[in-house]
Amino acid sequence: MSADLEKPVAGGGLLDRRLFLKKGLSFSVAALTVDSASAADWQQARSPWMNEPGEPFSNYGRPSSHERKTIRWVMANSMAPGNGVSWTPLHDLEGMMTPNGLHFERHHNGVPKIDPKQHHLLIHGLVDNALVFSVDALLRYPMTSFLGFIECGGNSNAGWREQPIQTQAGYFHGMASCSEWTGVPLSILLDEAKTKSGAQWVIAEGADASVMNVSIPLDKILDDCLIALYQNGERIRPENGYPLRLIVPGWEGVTHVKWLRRLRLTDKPVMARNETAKYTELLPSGKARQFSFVMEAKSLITNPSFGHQLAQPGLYQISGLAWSGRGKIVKVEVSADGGETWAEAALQEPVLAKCFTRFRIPWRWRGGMAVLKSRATDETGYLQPERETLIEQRGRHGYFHYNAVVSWAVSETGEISHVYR
Ligand SMILES: Nc1nc2c(c(=O)[nH]1)N[C@H]1C(S)=C(S)[C@@H](COP(=O)(O)O)O[C@H]1N2
Ligand SMILES: [Mo]
Repeated sequence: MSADLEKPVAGGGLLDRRLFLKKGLSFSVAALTVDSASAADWQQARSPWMNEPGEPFSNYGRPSSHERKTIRWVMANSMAPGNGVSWTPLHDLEGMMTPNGLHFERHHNGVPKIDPKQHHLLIHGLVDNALVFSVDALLRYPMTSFLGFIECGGNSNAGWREQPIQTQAGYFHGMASCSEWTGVPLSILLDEAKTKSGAQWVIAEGADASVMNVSIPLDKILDDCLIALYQNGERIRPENGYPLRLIVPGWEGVTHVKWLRRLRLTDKPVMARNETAKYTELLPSGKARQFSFVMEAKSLITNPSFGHQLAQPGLYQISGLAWSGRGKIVKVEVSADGGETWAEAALQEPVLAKCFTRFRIPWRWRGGMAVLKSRATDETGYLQPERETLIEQRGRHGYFHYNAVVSWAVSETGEISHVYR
């Protein structure tokens, strides 16, 4: 059985996903081989940091100074520095969670400096009891956690360009991040406010200088939305909505209103800027698609990806992320021959609904040209489309909701570039 595992399962040298469970696997070039004499030398060698006491304790930890290149890439408007994006460096990360300091940011008018003692949440409109909550009051309500992604509807939109953009995976697809969000289910608060019959929409509004607002169907709010107060165990970072934000699992980023100050229940949507002029899609028919809330299944290989360099031919582990706003990822297939043949990748547990899922598959690179791709299937049976299929469905004037298969070309010398094929 173990010999079988080393036989390719698809073209271009893709191997069985269970190969890495096997013992005695040789990466041939990855480690140095040492004889017993030099092993003794290695054992005796004392690095300078073993000869003196280390640094003292710190109140709040930081990454190693050797990891200073792992940062968010900021893309902001020089005339209005509070409007723009910073991207999560997905190409430098592993696992499924995004560290708080690397969660992507999308602000329309900067990060407000909110004093939590002076911040309140108002719930009003079509309710029997209009309610105002202080942050301290909200902290006393029962909480639950949602582990999942937030993805901007504009993420990956460089994919609509005529020519493939040559940039790191995170600076192309990193308007998506994944955290554990903890807070109060909105169903509890709305139960207390008692919604009136006729209430069908909730208008959520933030306390930033853009006073951003969006309309969300009441059914979704009652189903699984949260007022989040914590992000990966600590209080939410200012840039991600401190002291509280709306979490709308699986729906586009703009619905997750940060610095939330108001929820108004109404019978119809408010037709805000971000649901009319923005976050809508012009279709080939000339009509625009509106309220396209759900983020459809997507995947991409993060390692290797653009900017990485394969050292030499040999065994590699291809690793990437897949997610779907409709539920769990059930399958990720990888191709090393530009989509001629596909092999199933291993999914790292836990596999959760509306959450980043890490996939991995072994690959033996023989040194020639290769095109690496991944495609995800979610639990509704939806298969991530090839770029041509997406363009057939949505036309060439798209800007939001780009989720096509991503292809990385490997050159004979091991450089990786972005291609459409
Ligand atoms: N109040 C407010 N909420 C907001 C925004 C904003 O500018 N103001 N940006 C929205 C957009 S477009 C996105 S994609 C997400 C980004 O969340 P993040 O910055 O925590 O990643 O927040 C949303 N919530
Ligand atoms: Mo967004």
